[in-house]
Amino acid sequence: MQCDFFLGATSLILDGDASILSLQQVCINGEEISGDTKMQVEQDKLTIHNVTEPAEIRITTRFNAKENTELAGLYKSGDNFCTQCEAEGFRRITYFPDRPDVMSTYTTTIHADREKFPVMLSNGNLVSKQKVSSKDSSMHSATWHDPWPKPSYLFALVAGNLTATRDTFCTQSGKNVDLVIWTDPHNAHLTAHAMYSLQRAMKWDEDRFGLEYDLDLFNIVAVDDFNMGAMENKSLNVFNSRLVLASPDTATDLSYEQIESVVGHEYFHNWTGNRITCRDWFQLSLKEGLTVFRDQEFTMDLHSRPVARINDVRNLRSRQFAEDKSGMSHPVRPISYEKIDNFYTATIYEKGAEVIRMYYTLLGKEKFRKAIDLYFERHDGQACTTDDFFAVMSEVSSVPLDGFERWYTQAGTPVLKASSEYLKDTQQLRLSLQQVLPTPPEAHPVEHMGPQFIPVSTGLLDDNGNDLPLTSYSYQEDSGQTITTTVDQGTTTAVLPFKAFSGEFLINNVPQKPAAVSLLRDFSAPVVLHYNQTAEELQHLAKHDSNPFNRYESTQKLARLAISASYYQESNHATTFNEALATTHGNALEREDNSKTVTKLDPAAVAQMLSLPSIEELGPLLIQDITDSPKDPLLDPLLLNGVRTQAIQTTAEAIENDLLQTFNATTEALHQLEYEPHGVQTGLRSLKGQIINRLVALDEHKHANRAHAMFETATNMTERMMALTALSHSTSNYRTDALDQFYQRWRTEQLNVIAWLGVQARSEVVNNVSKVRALLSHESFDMRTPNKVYALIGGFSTSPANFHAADGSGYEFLADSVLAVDQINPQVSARLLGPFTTANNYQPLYRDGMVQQLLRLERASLSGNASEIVGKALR
Ligand code: HT7
Ligand code: ZN
Repeated sequence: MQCDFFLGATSLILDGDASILSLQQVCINGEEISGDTKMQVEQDKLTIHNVTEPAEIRITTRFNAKENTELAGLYKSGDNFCTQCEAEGFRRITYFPDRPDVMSTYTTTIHADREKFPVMLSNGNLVSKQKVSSKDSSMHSATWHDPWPKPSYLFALVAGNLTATRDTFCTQSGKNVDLVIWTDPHNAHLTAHAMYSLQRAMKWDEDRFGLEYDLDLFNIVAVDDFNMGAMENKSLNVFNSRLVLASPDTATDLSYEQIESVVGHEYFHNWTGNRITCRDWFQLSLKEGLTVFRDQEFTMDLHSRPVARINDVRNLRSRQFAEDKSGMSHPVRPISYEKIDNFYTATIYEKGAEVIRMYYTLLGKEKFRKAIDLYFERHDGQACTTDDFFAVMSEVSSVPLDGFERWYTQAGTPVLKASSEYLKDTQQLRLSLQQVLPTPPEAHPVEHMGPQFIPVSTGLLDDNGNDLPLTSYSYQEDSGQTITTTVDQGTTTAVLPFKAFSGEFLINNVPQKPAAVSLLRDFSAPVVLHYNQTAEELQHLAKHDSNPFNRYESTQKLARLAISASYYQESNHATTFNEALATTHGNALEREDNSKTVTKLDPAAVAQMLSLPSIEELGPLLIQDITDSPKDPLLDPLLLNGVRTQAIQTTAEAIENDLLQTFNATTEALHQLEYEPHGVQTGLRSLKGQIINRLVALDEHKHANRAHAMFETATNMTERMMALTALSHSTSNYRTDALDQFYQRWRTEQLNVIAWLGVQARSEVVNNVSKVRALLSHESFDMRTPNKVYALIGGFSTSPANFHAADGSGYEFLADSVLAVDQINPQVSARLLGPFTTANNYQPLYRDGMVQQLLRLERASLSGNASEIVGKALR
């Protein structure tokens, strides 16, 4: 490997991980050096003394890739070699300044056995490939050169017996790019969707951002053993095979969607991450937040914008809002970390993307594009900071962005309190706003907390459900001066720029008292909104709001209020909100008379409206945010789970006939269609899945047979898994029969086996922990394969009834598993520990159970990755 970089000091300090590397030789300008006066090797670095610039340094290291079970650096997946260098894997291959602001060009030569490793890949272009000249040698070599300077974390190398699926893409300037997806030979037939996704991503980036691919070759390699989803190495993306391989029998609609989105995400990194990279790892969200925003927009442009937005917000609320209430709470730009691998978090990714979306909302589509163009003009080829990005946005924005930068530095989810009053005399609506910020976490202190810039997207509805036209709004500044802003004619949504701790907006020329106020349309800021609304107002919004996100949000709010009232035993409220919720669900299921469509609304949107907020979403809301003063700041997860299940049952009972009718209608409609993982049929399946779950939850004796029939007649993995999921929570014999059938039929398909492990792990059946423990020794399980560990152990922790079992058996299982996994792969064990980081939110019975296991883990000699999470969970 040849790396060009400049030396600034006479002592050159290179990062390296002595737990895996054995240093063989160091040569400077062709001469070997040795001895303490010349160099020193320590656990995490190599120091070479008295180096004069310029110098050629040649370092030879040895390590055993086969035993590299951490899957960082160069490792073996099956019979193939591959690398994972982000964030600090390169230092497990050789000694190097392994930091993102050191950008170098790389030439890589790989030598390997011809038969075992016919394919040898690295970044850039293939310069040469040859057999080793001696007659009896079975070796060959390949040399690759990447002309683009890059940080070491984007380096990649792959060698193995892989089969290529090839296609091409012609760029906007007429250049032909070769596209290749490499897989194990028996999986080559499963790559069509990933290839098509790549071509669509390349075209979309040109159309939407004017960004063209900058090399002649783009490779994707699918590997079975991978710690995360995928990796954007320059021109040689490496993917977890579950995010590449798909057929109707191995992938669900959701997997198809994820493949498209992750293929897009990694491709989009070529500009946002690779061409402009991060100065240091504190800036991680610079590339990740922006690239998630880009992949979200890609999905929205290709499919339904509101459905995608709702999915993204659900994901944000259940993962990132929960993280904000945990020992892992940190700002989008963290100020400290022990192991950077632990900071690939929902805050960096999903909240980071929300921050970019707020710029987008404030600047508007055209100016945002102008700002992105300026970002590339100014910073292409550089290692940058989030401040650089903010500067570019501020320069182009016509709205001053003061206070916006605090989204990067202040941790936690702001609570936005709103109240409104109609002023008949002046025909104005007064909207009073207040923002309450959480106390900064100990690890990320902020000296002077200031208000964050919250864009509040607002609309007003009349009695018939129509939007009232908006003309202008006024705001009184701290100075006492009132500023009036005129909105474009015909506008029915205004983005109110709220930058203070408290303030009042007056919406002018409102001729009548609005029937309902629609706040935070499209979820215009990642906040928790407190706004008192009656069940009638929420029902009105759920039925008529022109903003589909807020139609959904109103049903969710009804559900949250119903669940919260039951949780706090406020039976009158519970009845009111449960009834309103059931009516809203019934309305959502309405179909047009004499129409062939299953529902009036998009069935995908109906499925979302029918779904209740997850436990992860409800937990943080209940203990702090759902009402101004929570009755108990500590959560009882079993009670919450029980109350949520009850809400599912009560509402299902009230509309059982509608559910059955729609279930039959979706079955009939789907029967006419050949499976495709897109279009209206995905919505129909998602609605059918939602309904079968509700029905089995309502009464398994009555409906488990329906789920079993759905399982047996399914012609695709989506419906099969939906039916299996519904059955997995029941105790009927149908459950065991379906699980056995599934395994017998699909045991040779690794992705199906992983899904089979996951569905059993997530089951809510009482005392499921013993079944999951038994699965650890099942022939299909392997503790060294992250996908299987995440499915079985990670899946188990998402079952509230079993993870939080009152006897502590769920917590004990997680701790036992962490201890075992940590010996093999610390990045994975650290991720498994996530559910313990919210220990302090729970009532003593649960908190003490978790703490007991955390203390047990603390006493064991854990990896640095796992220790950091245990420490934060115990704080
Ligand atoms: N940028 C990639 C991050 C990643 C990663 C980080 C730590 C350890 C293993 C990893 N594999 C991939 C993925 C992405 O966001 O695109
Ligand atoms: Zn990324």
